[in-house]
Amino acid sequence: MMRKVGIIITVISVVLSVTSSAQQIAIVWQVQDAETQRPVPGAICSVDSIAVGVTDSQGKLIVRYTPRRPQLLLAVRKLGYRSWQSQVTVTGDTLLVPVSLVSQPLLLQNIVISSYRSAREQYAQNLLRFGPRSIDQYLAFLPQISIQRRAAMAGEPLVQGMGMKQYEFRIADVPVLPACTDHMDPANTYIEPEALQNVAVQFAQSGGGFAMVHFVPDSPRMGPKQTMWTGQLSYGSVNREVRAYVRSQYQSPTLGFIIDGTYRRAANYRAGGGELIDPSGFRKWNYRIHGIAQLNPQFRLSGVFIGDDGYDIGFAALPMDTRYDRLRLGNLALRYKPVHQTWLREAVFQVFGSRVDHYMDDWKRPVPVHMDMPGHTRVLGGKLTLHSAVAGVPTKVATEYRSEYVHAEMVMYAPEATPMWMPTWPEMSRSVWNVVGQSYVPIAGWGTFIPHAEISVAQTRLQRADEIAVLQGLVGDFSPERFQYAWSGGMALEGKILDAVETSLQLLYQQRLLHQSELYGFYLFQSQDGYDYLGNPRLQPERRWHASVQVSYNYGSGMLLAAVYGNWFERYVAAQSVDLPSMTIGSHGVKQYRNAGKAWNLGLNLAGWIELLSHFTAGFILKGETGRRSDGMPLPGMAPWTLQMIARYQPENWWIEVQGEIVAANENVARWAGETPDPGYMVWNAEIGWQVFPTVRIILGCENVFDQQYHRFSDWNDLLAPGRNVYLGIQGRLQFPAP
Ligand SMILES: [Cu+2]
Repeated sequence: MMRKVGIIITVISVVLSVTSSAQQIAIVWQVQDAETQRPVPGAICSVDSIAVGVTDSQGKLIVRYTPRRPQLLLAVRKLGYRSWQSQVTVTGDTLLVPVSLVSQPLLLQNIVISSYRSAREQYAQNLLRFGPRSIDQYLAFLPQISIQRRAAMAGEPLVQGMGMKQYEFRIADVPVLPACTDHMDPANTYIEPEALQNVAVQFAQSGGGFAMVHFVPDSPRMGPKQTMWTGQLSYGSVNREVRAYVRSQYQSPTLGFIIDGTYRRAANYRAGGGELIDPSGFRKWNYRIHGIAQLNPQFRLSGVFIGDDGYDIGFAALPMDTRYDRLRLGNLALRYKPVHQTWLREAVFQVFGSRVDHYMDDWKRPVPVHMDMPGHTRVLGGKLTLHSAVAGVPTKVATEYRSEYVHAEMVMYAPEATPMWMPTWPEMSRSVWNVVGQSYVPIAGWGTFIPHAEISVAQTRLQRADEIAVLQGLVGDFSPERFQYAWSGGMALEGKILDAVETSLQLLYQQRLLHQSELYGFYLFQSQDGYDYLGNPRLQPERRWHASVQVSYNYGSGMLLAAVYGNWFERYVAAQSVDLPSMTIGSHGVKQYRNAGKAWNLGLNLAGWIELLSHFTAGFILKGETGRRSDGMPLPGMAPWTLQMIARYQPENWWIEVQGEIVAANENVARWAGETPDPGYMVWNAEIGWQVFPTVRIILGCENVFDQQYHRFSDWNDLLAPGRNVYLGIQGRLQFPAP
């Protein structure tokens, strides 16, 4: 009897202690800039790693919260500032949290002039909190971007309708040259969302292209000694995709490490309505070692290595598949920051390299003549970046030198005949030297004026006499060496017109370095329009005038953003039919890159974000684009009106999320480039999640709930997108010492 009473008392006291600690408290954040003491609006505040809201225009956020234990881990993030984190003990019913954020000038590297600067970055950060299922899903939600798909694997991002030849890719600040002459390996193939901090799309400092799409991995941190392990395992029904992710993170006051890896394996997927898309399966590994060390008060060393190995990637919209596709990438950076402020605020010296080995073939397909197509690229370079402040004007000057090498070839194996060989990218090296400067001139009481200038010089050299002879036999005599230079200049004006309304205006003139395919590509078969593409050694650099205006309105814990952009191209590069015999079996003919005169495009983005009662979050983006060549033909890659929405309700330790994508019909497509009209479509996704324990989460979701049969406007050969996908995931976390 006594024992029974004892048990009952124990149970009651446990229940009491739970209920008493489960009392609601008010957490009051007051966030300010450590240097200027001015309030910081739009900072994301979180409790125990769950974001609970964003500070208002006064830098303030009040959240009612029910703590499960007396210790809370509070954190505040804001782009352009070092993240703030603190362990606090709950006493009383109000918790005052004064936070001083220290600005982080290193981030200036990523926040370059772009009409979407702060508001766009914030919008992107909001999105990442939702844990996108793939990089493509995240990219498709960003302003100015749409995705062109050819399979289940990463699609080609179109930036304001511009494709991969017109912009540059970087991962962790390292240029990555995709090695597939058919664009089957855009850089989003080589990074997974778990390792991503953000994607910076920038138009200035674009390294010789019209833009740069920069995938920035999250960086290790230094702080009180701590080791953390996280893991995720998920399964998706539409292609039986198994996805595993493991991450180990270590920090000490002077050292930080992240070692992580993803494994993904998928079979062929089913399109909406049930059709099996063969071949569309794949296998891939992605892994990273990322370290940071504070050597002494002035010097910090950081290094990152990323590897990605893909195997048997099926490309349903192409005549070939990828047998393997490998990336190796490294970047070592030494940062110097003087202890006492001088004119030099910071200097960063980096050495980097990347290589891609790509191999396509059609051995799994029933064709009379088999082919294979290996491609290789290498980049090796160094970069010096100086941040200074002369007379209160922060200025950044950077210079980079890189040496590039590309080569791709093709072999056809006709039965009982000698295999036929031809180059698709003749072996070529290219040296690129780039200098860029940018200042941030404050305009008292209003905002900032940001002038910018850049010059790139490139020397391209073909290496092999036999390949030069093959090419000259077709396009006539040309020099195997080509010198190019491209300069760009522009300015941005950013400031406040009302208390909560920020505006920015950007004007740019750019020339870009021509892509290896445009200069020396050799019978690159494009299955979108069914032509063989030929380079043109006499092509002139394309030029662009760019203007954009953005207005953003921050209200409490929400924002609204509207942007209009326009581009005027001169010497627009487009392929034109030429009277030459085609090479690929089944090809409609041959096209060669030409400077096709002038072209323009115009785009509109409208995006919004709102957080209510810290439980409900919703965002949307509306995008539309149109463009023409001066001869009246529509430009390819122009996104039709697209509305994307996301909403999440997360009251406590569970959440529910709904996502929608509505795309209008599109008649006005570039038929000359192989595009076909689309009827439009609507797709809905839903997800529920449950925080079972503080360290374990379970996620159950469904993509394409109504099993819609559809394809995007830009997808090659109208390839059908995946149908209904039910996915189940589990996430776990271990931390030492325990929080
Ligand atoms: Cu390829």
